[in-house]
Amino acid sequence: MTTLRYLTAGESHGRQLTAILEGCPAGLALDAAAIDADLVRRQLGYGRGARQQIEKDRVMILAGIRYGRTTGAPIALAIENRDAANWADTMAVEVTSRRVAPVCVPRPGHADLPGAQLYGADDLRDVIERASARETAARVACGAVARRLLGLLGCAVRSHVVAIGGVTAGVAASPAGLEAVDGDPLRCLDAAASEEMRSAIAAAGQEGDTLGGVFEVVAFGFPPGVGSYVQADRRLGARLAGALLGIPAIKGVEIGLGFAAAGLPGSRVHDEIVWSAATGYGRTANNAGGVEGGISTGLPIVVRAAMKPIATLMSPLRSVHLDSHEAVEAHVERSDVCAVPAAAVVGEAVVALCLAAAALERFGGETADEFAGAAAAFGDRLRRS
Ligand code: EPS
Repeated sequence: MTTLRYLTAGESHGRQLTAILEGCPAGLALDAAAIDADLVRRQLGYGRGARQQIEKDRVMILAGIRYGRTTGAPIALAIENRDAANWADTMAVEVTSRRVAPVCVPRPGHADLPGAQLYGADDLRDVIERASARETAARVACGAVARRLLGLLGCAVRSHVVAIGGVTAGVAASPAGLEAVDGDPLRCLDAAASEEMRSAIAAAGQEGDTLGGVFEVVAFGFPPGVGSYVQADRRLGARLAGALLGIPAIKGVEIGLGFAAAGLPGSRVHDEIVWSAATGYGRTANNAGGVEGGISTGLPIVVRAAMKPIATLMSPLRSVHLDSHEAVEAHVERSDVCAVPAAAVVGEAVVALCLAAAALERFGGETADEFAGAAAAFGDRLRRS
């Protein structure tokens, strides 16, 4: 069975981020520009930290692609950390006499304390570097390959920011709107709400505080019949929720109406079924968010994720020194005030990787043509049913 798997490695201030994507069929047209386009989008957003002025994220394709097409071999990707040059002593691989002072005060909300307990770290820098959201640049690079695979099925994955700091957008997602949303500084479809979000971020930054929010990812054109109810881990919703909760700072996920469905009667939740000779089966609404019974319905897959505020506060919260256990203020270092727009782009990547893996498992194919052909044949069968 063909499946798509990826691993990433690398620290925020080490030499580079590295990713290996295994299971991509051969013959998929792919070049660095397609990947760089998403890396650039991940660096967008009002409220991002100064690191985004240092980095100009571009991918180095190290394996698995020849003359602009995948070969079926593992795809190896790398993204340089330009800032690494400023962290040579901190991130030295070899033993050095120039070791810097350890970080000993965990930041509430980050991986610092649980990471130190898990890995026995007496210098939180070991934890901070790998737990950093910087790693998501590698995931976005892998997601760009998955996006190309989904393109073979006629599926496009987009995202937008729904809320930041309690300010909620009032404009529903549309394919045209989502195509243009990168032009908004907060990747929000509602211009008025975007202005309010910007003010809220500026105010939080002035207070040394941070803001989170909600983003929505929509996969248009994903084929029906992917996923299954026969086992919990094959339910498409379970895989999507896991993918999104694997992004740093994500604390909640919902599909379709999500939590709102809990407060409505079934007569206002379930999408009635219709049929026509021209288009076959359809639904009168998409409250299910494109997934029913753990299986894709063919309607847009709609997922939303709740992102907690960035955990590094310039006005630090209370914490405890790891050695003395003295009550002190939490560690502070450069960070973002708000990264919800970037998290939405990461959300696109992990949704694309999840859907591409599920579709490959469903339709198979060691070449792009076999994969696309099998999906088309299934679509033909459905149209005849
Ligand atoms: C980030 C890079 C990091 C942070 C941020 C996101 O760079 P640096 O630590 O050098 O500033 O700015 O990471 C976090 C805020 C976090 O809490 O992990 C990036 O490239 O996305």
